[in-house]
Amino acid sequence: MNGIKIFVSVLLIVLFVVGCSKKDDSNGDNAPVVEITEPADGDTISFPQIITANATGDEIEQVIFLVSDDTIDTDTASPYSVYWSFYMGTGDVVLKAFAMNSRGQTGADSITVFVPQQEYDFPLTYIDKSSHNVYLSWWQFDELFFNRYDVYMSDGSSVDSTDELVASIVGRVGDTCAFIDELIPESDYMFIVYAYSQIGSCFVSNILFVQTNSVPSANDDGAELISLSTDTFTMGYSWTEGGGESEEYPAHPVRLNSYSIYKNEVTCEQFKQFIDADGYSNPEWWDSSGWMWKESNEITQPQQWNSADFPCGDDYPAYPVVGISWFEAMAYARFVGRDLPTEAQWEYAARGTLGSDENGDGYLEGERFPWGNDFHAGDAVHCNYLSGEQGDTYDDGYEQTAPVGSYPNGASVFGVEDMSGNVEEWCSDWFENTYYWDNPFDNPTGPHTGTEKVTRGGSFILYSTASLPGYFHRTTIRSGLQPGNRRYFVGFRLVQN
Ligand SMILES: [Ca+2]
Ligand SMILES: [Ca+2]
Ligand SMILES: [Ca+2]
Repeated sequence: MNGIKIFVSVLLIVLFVVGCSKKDDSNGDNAPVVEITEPADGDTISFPQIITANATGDEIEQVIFLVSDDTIDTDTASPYSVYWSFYMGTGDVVLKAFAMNSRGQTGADSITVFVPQQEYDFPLTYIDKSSHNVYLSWWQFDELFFNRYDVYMSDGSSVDSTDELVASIVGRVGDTCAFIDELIPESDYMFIVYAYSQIGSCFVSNILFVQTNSVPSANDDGAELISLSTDTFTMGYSWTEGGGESEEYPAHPVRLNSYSIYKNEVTCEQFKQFIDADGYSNPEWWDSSGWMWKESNEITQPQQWNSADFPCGDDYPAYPVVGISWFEAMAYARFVGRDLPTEAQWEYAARGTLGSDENGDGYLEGERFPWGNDFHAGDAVHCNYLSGEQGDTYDDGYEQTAPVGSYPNGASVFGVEDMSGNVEEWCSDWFENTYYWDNPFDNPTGPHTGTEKVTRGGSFILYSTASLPGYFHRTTIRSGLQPGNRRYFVGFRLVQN
């Protein structure tokens, strides 16, 4: 330890001496010399304009480019070059370049260029696009009196404020971007932005042409799917013995078309494919609400990914992915060309129709738990829950999540695993307490809107009491979370419709 300290001290002294001697010797002889090479003095500009400079001298750290004393941009590596996107005004303007070295010495050059009258008031471009969306970006005005941007879209031969208004941004002058979704693949669109000031003046962008991409082929995550035939079952709390929460009532028959469901919760190994394929930065997999949520929260991976105190990430391939929002689950579903289950699909896969017609609606209902009506059937543990609490005397072997499929004796009659416990699972539907009172019968997809999305099945953080064993892990228990919520006990599985 002492040896290292002494070495560092010596190094600092050497550096200090070298630094001093260099400075003494140079006397500014090595000060940077900079010359703007593009455009040339007197040139007429057309936007976007690239500005390039040569800079010579020792240890140059950066070259700063300015127009009329406002910074355009800075470059730190030769060849020194920046993108000049726009100048609001016309006539002769002075372009300057400053080169600066590590000792704070500078060199400067300046030229005069001519900015002609533009056919638009400010520039509009796109940052990214996919088969069904485009991420637009436009000029950020310095003036704070701008208070509204309207984005219009057309698939015809012109675009103006009589076309479809696809975004309106009010009171946020700094938000000069919009994510336009639900476009048709391989189609041509035109966009234009109108910027309104508080005193009513209006500025208009260039017309931007965008052709959407073709639809990419889906990725294969290797999941094992279980096929379920068209059937009608009783959904909701249907057993004659009382109990259940109000939102589990009333029990009602539901008919489902055939579909396939993942045998297991989506694992870290599977989700890693999405991360490694830059799924978080590819707009192809996101809708507008998910993309804006991700952008504004700077989300680049699941919340618990590679965290030191939780089994989730690169080193836990067999564990369920957790700490993901509904938006991330939806993006992954698109990535593999599948869907989140509807709440009805989820419940049917969990409870099946092996029970009796207890509520007399003419349709069989499945059982309280995927494996039967008794949480501890055969005096055994069938799922990962918070065991050993509240009078429960069992030990399920896991304090956090368990590798998926750790409890084969807990599979549903169809063979679907971990439907009770381990991680709670996102469904596609909005959550509503009273939704069952509408008696939705034919392939229900949930309320049209809401504030929370359905989660199902309970998780490893919920206990079981001695008096009501498995109360929070029943096949009918319902829960909800806001789509942007990320929880270490929530994951998901998918369906193929
Ligand atoms: Ca029934
Ligand atoms: Ca447990
Ligand atoms: Ca589960």
